[in-house]
Amino acid sequence: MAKKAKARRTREVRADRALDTLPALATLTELPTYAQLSACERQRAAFEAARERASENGVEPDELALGCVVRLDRGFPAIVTQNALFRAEFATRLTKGDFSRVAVGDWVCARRPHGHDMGLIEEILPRESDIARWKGGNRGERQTLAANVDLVIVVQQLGSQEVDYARVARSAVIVRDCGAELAVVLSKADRAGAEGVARDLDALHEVLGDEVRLVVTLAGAEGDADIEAVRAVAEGHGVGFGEEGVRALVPEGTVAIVLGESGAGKSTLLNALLGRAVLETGAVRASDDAGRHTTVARRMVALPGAGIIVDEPGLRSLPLVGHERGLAKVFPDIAEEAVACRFRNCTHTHEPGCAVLAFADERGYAGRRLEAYLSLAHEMRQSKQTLDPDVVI
Ligand SMILES: Nc1nc2c(ncn2[C@@H]2O[C@H](COP(=O)(O)OP(=O)(O)OP(=O)(O)O)[C@@H](O)[C@H]2O)c(=O)[nH]1
Ligand SMILES: [Mg+2]
Repeated sequence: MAKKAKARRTREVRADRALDTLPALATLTELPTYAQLSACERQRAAFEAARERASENGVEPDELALGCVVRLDRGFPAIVTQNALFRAEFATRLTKGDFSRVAVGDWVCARRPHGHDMGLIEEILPRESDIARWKGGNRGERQTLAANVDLVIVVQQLGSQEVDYARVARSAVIVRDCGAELAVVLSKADRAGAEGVARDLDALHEVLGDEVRLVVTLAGAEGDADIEAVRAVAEGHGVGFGEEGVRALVPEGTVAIVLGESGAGKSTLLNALLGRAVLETGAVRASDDAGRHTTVARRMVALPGAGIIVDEPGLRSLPLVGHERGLAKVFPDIAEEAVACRFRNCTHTHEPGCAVLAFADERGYAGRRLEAYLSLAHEMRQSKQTLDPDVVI
């Protein structure tokens, strides 16, 4: 018993030390206020129920408040409520079991015992959306990147080579599988130049269709001739451009998250939207363009005159495990044909009676869209997850 108590004490001391190194919340001016966030009816009702349960267990009702997780620093949540902003830990019963991990954007029933700086998360309230990815392949676990966001902005950097449309398509499938809205920001357009941007927009329209919301951005000086050429290409393609284009994706009252590889320029973009360098940014490796995982915290950033965006650390991998519904949403035309193939396990490569190949043939449609679909479908088959019996890919 004494051993257990000692271990608990050591854990507490470690937690205190870790907390001491976190930024002081009062200095974080970019954090959203409670008024800028809004829980839905279902979450409000769940909070009232949670408050009742807690008071039945002897908690003073005025210690409890509806709160939103606005930051996670090394796993420590920061919570904003109507009257306060504070760091919190989990009530012990929340640290076990499936639902132990809280995400930025989560609405919670928070408790701040009188006379304490630190709060407690009593309950995580039901999520309206859950942006998650698999970690470590098909034996890994699902990691929620953010909860209750309205839109996912996939950030993909451009360069002298053709845009990595396969990665954008992969991200799109995961986002649509989570039930979230999707937009794609093509960053670093200065590196591709006007011609490169035109090439990449054509490729992405081919792969994702014309309805996908695209915005081309670059972090460059105003008045530069090249910027105007890039803007003209974006306008000519009917897509958004620059900070205004991104702001238009996230109107006041909405919450978005940026998702992309390390070094894609997510934090740089958010700094530009904020009009000051609030977030750390880092150089990419010259050899392969990869970033160095500069961003380590997950945090909400309230944009002046617009909504809220969650900045995230870059993601190394986005394994596809059981995202068939997302695939069907991104490629509805192909998925619809797949149902008509003679063989239910058709791979759409060589089988007789393949409706997908027949359709592609008829449309003269052997290009990037079909190729992206086939490679993602192949990977999902390989990941050997139980397929939803209603979906044929
Ligand atoms: N040429 C060019 N470089 C850019 C642009 N945007 C960002 N960069 C550079 O790209 C590098 C990475 O930018 P970050 O904003 O730190 O990237 P990030 O996506 O936040 O990376 P992580 O935090 O590691 O996930 C920095 O050196 C930026 O200066 C751009 O539009 N053009
Ligand atoms: Mg960053």
